[in-house]
Amino acid sequence: MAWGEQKTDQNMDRKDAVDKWVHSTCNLCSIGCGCEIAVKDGKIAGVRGNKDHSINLGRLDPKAEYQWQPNNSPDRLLHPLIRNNQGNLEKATWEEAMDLMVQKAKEVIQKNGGDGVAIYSTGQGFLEDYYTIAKIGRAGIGTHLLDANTRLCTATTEWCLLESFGSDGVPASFEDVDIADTIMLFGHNPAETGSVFFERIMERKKRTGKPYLIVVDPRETLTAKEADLHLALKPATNVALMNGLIREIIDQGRLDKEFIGEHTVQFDEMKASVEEWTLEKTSRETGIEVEMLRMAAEQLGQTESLVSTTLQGAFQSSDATAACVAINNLHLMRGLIGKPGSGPLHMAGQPSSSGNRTVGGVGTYPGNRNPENPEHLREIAELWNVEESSLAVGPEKGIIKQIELMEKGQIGFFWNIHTNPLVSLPNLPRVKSAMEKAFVVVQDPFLTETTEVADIVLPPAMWGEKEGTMENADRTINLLRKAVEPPEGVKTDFEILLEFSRRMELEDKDGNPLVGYSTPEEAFEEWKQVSKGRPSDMSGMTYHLLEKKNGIRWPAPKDNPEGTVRLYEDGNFATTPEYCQSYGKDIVTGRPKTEKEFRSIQANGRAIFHPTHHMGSPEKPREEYPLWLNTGRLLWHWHTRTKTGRVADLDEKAPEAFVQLNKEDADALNIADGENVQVQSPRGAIQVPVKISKEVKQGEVFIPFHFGEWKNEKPANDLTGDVIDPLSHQPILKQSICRIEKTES
Ligand SMILES: Nc1nc2c(c(=O)[nH]1)N[C@H]1C(S)=C(S)[C@@H](COP(=O)(O)OP(=O)(O)OC[C@H]3O[C@@H](n4cnc5c(=O)[nH]c(N)nc54)[C@H](O)[C@@H]3O)O[C@H]1N2
Ligand SMILES: Nc1nc2c(c(=O)[nH]1)N[C@H]1C(S)=C(S)[C@@H](COP(=O)(O)OP(=O)(O)OC[C@H]3O[C@@H](n4cnc5c(=O)[nH]c(N)nc54)[C@H](O)[C@@H]3O)O[C@H]1N2
Ligand SMILES: [Mo]
Repeated sequence: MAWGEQKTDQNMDRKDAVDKWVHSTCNLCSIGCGCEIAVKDGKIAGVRGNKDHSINLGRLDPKAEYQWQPNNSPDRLLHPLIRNNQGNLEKATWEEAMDLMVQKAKEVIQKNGGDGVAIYSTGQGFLEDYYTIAKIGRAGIGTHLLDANTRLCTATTEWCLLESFGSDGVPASFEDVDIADTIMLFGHNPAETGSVFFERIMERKKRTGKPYLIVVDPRETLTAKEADLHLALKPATNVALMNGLIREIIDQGRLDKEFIGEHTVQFDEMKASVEEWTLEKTSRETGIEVEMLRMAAEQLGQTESLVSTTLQGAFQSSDATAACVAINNLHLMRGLIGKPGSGPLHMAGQPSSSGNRTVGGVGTYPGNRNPENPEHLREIAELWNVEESSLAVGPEKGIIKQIELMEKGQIGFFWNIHTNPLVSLPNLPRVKSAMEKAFVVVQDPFLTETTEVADIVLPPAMWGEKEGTMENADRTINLLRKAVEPPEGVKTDFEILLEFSRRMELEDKDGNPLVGYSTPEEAFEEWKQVSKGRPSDMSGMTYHLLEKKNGIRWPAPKDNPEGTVRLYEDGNFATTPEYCQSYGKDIVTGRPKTEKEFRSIQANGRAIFHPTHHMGSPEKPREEYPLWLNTGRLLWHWHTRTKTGRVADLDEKAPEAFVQLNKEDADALNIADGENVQVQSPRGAIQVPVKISKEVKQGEVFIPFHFGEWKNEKPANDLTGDVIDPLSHQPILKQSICRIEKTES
């Protein structure tokens, strides 16, 4: 379906003839835009949007147009490094680095068992890499300590979907966005963080006046400026807001009673939990006027189609899973799910964040399997030809828990693949001292803040130099072909994983190599068998078809190889006890529920309403730290800037960190625009210039988290706290507290 005109956004090194264009997908953000890589003389020379890809019709985000430049950066690592006795990283051969890596891993496993090893990966890699991590980790090393930066990113998507629908997999897709009467962007700033997606919404809005746009964000973001209704709630009040809106909609009798009766359970429990949330009380808690709340409830109560997106303002906020479950509740009670133009669209952030959950490279089991269900484990053991007893299972442990285990010396070997935690994790002073205790392997094309604590650094091939698939935010699997040979001296992440497995002599129960495949395509073929019959069934996909169709949404079983636009169109949810991915967790405490408890709900294919309680932020501004500290993104940078900081045009647009401060607060502190200040939190302090801005309310400040120590700056995460959501274990990166002081200089 074409949602707009085709275009071809591009950025090229040279305009003269290129040798070839190679099919690929943008590697920045979760929208999954199709693109083609220009190759000239064996090198990447540019990129252009793929105008035939239905997700972007040739458009690219401004950053995305430059994403090929870091590949050619002169400071790329072209050989491994090993830390020597003097504490310095020293050039090494692959042979030496892999030997040492395997020797250390074996030592740690001997001493602490498989769980002495943790693999911390990414949402920016390929499904084939993640699947291999799952196999090596679960069945080879025997560790259940698999996690990724996806914990900071989209762990809450997973948990809110498991709670409400029984399985991961976002119900709506981008095609629903094109026809929805109303779109609610909840803690989501796509004008800066998914600009092609935002263009897609705004082009229709300019043409037709639709959709009605509700934006929920404490800041007046670029997205909020375009909204019909901007609900600028106080930080950490997402659940209070949703409860108030849901109560009002119930009061107005705007319920799809037939849908509730046939396709859901526990409506009354949910209803009881919102009883106290009158509009007046909701207004006091959220700071939004009653009249505005009434308008929002009116719109959400009468709209005939609704897509709700959530992103980090929901996932990294207090009561994260509960807020997203409340949004699911809203869709269920109005029957706005599994229908054209309707459904929750809990987003992903990184280009393949959801893919890691799908194939089991993180706390999940491959193919949305339930580790508490012996039958599911038996299936995996059979598919992998290993003893069931050799599969590592254990309570899911997110990265914050792993940091604790490192502090206690229980994780001796930490393998960090494609992420830069010493900028991106909260409470960095603590993380750094924890990581210093373990033997750390870092796989990164550049020296970073994290390589500072590495014992071995392995240089990988980058985007465009390798082949594999990624999963975007709406279940679309895209193929990325290899455009050029990687530079001499590096190996792909996939090759490194295979080499590790071979050297560790990981075997199946017949003594054959555990990892029997040798190319990404072979890995994908094996994964397809594992996915068969499960929610994320990909058995009808092939590399050839993925390229030809420009992406396919799962499920795409053999009899439906073109894939599935939206889930649950038949009103059947993934909640039968035999099929579900999880028995769920207690919505307040996060305690995992037993099979018996799950069975007692008698969902059996119906969606589950949950009560939602507003608990608020564990930290609240107080005399010593009177300001809320919010952190997030800018249009021009990608995360810790290892790519965008190497592109002059982008770096110039946003060269340094800053703190956004409201005029009244600045005046009260006698601080001028541009003045350097000290931002102090209970964890640490950083110095940054002030940007006086109307975008933040009085009492709230915002700092972009992109800036680490690389260019002599101090990261925002020196300030943030590491409290986690009880269900998803995602840290609350959006609500910390701080004070601002004038500096001497
Ligand atoms: N330019 C750019 N784009 C990116 C990325 C990037 O680094 N740069 N990263 C990608 C990734 S991995 C991700 S996860 C996404 C993230 O994309 P977004 O989630 O859109 O971006 P953020 O800036 O992290 O946070 C979104 C908003 O949450 C708001 N917020 C803070 N507290 C609250 C609250 O209590 N309630 C509500 N409702 N909102 C609140 C913030 O003010 C902020 O505007 O972006 C992706 N796209
Ligand atoms: N305060 C605060 N903190 C946050 C957030 C926030 O909003 N506020 N957002 C959180 C979120 S949502 C996210 S997703 C994280 C992101 O945080 P990170 O994942 O830590 O950030 P990136 O800069 O994307 O790190 C990716 C690393 O992989 C390297 N790399 C690039 N290509 C390859 C490759 O092909 N192979 C390998 N092995 N390495 C490669 C890059 O050089 C880089 O060092 O940050 C989180 N932290
Ligand atoms: Mo993210």
